[in-house]
Amino acid sequence: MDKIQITLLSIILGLFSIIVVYYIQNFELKSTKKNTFLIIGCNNSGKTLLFNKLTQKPITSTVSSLEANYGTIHLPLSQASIGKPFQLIDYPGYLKYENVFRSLVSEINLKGVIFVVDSEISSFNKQINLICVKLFRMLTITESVPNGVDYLMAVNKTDLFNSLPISKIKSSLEAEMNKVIESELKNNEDDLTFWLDYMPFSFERTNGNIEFKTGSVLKDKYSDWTNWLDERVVNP
Ligand SMILES: Nc1nc2c(ncn2[C@@H]2O[C@H](COP(=O)(O)OP(=O)(O)OP(=O)(O)O)[C@@H](O)[C@H]2O)c(=O)[nH]1
Ligand SMILES: [Mg+2]
Repeated sequence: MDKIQITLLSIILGLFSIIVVYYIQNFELKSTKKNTFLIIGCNNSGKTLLFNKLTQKPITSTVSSLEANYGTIHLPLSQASIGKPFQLIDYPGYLKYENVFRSLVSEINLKGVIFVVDSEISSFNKQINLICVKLFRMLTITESVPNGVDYLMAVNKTDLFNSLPISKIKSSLEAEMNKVIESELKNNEDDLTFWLDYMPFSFERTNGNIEFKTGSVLKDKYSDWTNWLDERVVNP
């Protein structure tokens, strides 16, 4: 073999090993990403209680979560014994979530988001801006996926006498989303201009499907939410 042949052979072998390493890495990444449903929302909305009930963890009096809880559910829940395993993550409400969140979402195969909202009037009025900021940041990530990701807006604590009706919650959130989008577009340096296509904001405009359903985790009345989970698996 002359020098040219040796050089050519080394280049071909080099390229071949790069391709092999690339495929192995990609295969590993794909195969280790777990199919996941994420529970998010503001402080004290009922996320951990819902997580504990869905994963059949013992129900103790909950304290404000300091870190995410990871568990497994078998879907469809209506036939859990023959269901497939899905990861369920309960993400704490108060954490500085942005960067952590983006990297968390990149490590999982996100099948849907359950956004728990406290419908008690004073909590809702206090949290409305934060709910929309969280929603904006989360949608900025998930709307970039083809067809988006589906959301369940789980309107919780409807057992309380001063719980707001779902129509009021939805319309108030839509109005607040418009304000949040405008202010985020002004203040943020990232390219968020795609949000202009969503204005005026309505929950029907997103690529992912966003559904509002009421429930009460405390009173075990959240079958609309478990049906929503089952539908994601039966008609993905
Ligand atoms: N009345 C009523 N209270 C509820 C309901 N669901 C949850 N709670 C109560 O709300 C409080 C907060 O519940 P958690 O599940 O800890 O709330 P969280 O969303 O995990 O809160 P963070 O971890 O701080 O983000 C607890 O005292 C629950 O018992 C409900 O449907 N009705
Ligand atoms: Mg919690």
